[in-house]
Parts: sequence; structure tokens; C-alpha cells
Amino acid sequence: MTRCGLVAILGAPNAGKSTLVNRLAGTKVSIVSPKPQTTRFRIRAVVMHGQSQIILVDTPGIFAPRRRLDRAMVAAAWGGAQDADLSLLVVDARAGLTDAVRRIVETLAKSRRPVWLALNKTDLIPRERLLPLAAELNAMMTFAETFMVSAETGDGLDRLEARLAAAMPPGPYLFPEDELTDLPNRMLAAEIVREQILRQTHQEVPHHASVETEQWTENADGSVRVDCTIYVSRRTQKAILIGEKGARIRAIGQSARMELARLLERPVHLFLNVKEREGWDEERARLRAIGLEDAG
Ligand SMILES: Nc1nc2c(ncn2[C@@H]2O[C@H](COP(=O)(O)OP(=O)(O)OP(=O)(O)O)[C@@H](O)[C@H]2O)c(=O)[nH]1
Ligand SMILES: [Mg+2]
Repeated sequence: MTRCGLVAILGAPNAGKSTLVNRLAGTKVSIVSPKPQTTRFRIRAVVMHGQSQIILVDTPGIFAPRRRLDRAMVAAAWGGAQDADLSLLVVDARAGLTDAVRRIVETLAKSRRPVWLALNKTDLIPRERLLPLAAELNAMMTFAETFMVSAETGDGLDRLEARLAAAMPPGPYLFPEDELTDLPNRMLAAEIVREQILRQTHQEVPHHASVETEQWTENADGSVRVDCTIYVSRRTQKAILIGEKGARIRAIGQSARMELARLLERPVHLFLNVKEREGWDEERARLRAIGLEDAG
């Protein structure tokens, strides 16, 4: 008998959700950065464990939204929880019980589906701080299971994976066993470029940048040419992104190209075009292009 189910990975921005998903999937499915609001749409990753298929749904961090983009991101996160067999709340144990976490727990407490808790980043704090935090969270709502993990070192993840596998409902696999994610390569390319923007630029630039793959051209020699457009809101942001004599955009392109070639296991020619477009983060078409389908 096989088992298969969906697990929504929820939490505040920067909790380590995508790191956890990548670690369990054994490959990079979702981009990671030290900045909050890295993940913008739901990404599914497939984990096989014995006769169980665990479909992890990485979601954007939940925060108080302002822009249409932010609202659509938060809606995508809660939508992920609605579709899932169970939700796993990931909490940055070092940050502890922040207001953001408190608000998420208040909403989760009303959910009828089971919710599990993972205290993450245990490598960053002394063990004696973990139990009080777990107790405090469990006093706010009933978590069916509580785990202490480090998505970075992998500590505690074997047990989490085994428990998830056992908790999946009986049923046929929803994905082919060798499939790792439902993320199309065009979106992966755009995300890898955005990851470098998040890592190589600061202040307002990362959160005002969006990346779309415009062209995907297969070459006869086995390589692929990828043309991406980067949208930013202001001329100043465009100037920062391009950098002195184009140095910054070249560095972003170079790192992204190498990472993409590694993930696709083939040579990549990457072309980046930066466009200033005020208000892209309020445009439905732009949000749809980055996988926020029914952007409200
Ligand atoms: N030390 C340590 N760092 C971690 C751990 N898990 C994640 N991180 C770091 O925390 C930062 C945020 O990780 P992400 O996986 O992008 O967090 P996220 O929850 O997906 O964030 P959003 O997509 O913005 O909601 C990155 O710098 C990670 O390297 C961990 O277990 N230990
Ligand atoms: Mg993320």
C-alpha cells in the first residue's frame, strides 16, 4: 500500500522554510536568502520515503501585507494550508515567539487539519532555550507533534521525515517517483536570477525586483539560451542593479548562470535585461507571470 499527501510548510518570513524543503528534497527546489520575503509563490517538492510520497508545499512567509504583491504572497501561503493534509509551522527558534509568529498561530489554532511544529535553527541557540519555547507555543494551540531541527545541518530531519511519511494518508502517488518538483525550468531560471539579486543587492532593491524568463532557446550543441527581464520600480534601483559600468549585473548574471548550469546539468547562456517599470508590484499580469495566479 502506498501513501501520499501534501504538507504545507508555513511560517514567518526567514524562518528557514525553503532551506528545510530543499534539505528534505535533497536538492535545490526553492531559493534561499538571508533576507525576509524570499519565496513569493508556492513551490511543491516531492520527497519519497519508503512507500510514502510526501509533497512538501513551500510557501511565502506570512506577514502583514501592504502591496498587491504582498497580499498575493500571503494568500498563496494560506491557500497552501487549505489544500494540505497537514501543516508544518516552522519557527526560527533564535527569533522565538515574535508578533508575526503569534499572529500565525492564532489563525492556525482555528484550523481543523492537524498542525505540527518545527523549531528550526537549533544550531544557533543553546538546547535549554528550546523546551520553554516549545511549551509556550504549545500553550497557545495544540500541535499534534513538535520537532527540534536544523535545516542547515540536517539535525532532527530524519525523524521529521519518517513521521511525515507515516502520517500521509493511504493513496496513489500524485507525482512520478523521479520527479523532484513541479517548478518549470523557465520559472526556476527566473528564481535563480532573483536569488542572486537578493544576495548581491540591498535595502529596497531586492523587494522591488521581479524576474521573468522571456525566451528559452534550445541550441543544437545541447546548451540553452535563457533571456530574462528584471523589473524594478525606480530608476535609482535600476542604477544600483546595473552597477558601475555594469559590474553588478554582470556579477549577478555570472553567479546565476553557473548555478543554473549546475541545476540543469548543461551549459547555459544567460542574458539579463533590466527594465524600470513603476508599479509592477500592483500589476496583475506581472504577478501572474511569477506564479501568483489568482492575485487578489
Ligand atoms: N543557522 C541556521 N540558519 C538557517 C537554518 N535554516 C535556514 N537558515 C538561514 O535562514 C535564512 C532564511 O532561510 P530561508 O529558507 O530562505 O527562509 P524562508 O522561511 O524560506 O524565508 P521566506 O521565503 O522569506 O519566507 C537563510 O540565510 C538560511 O541560510 C538553520 O537551521 N540554521
Ligand atoms: Mg522561502
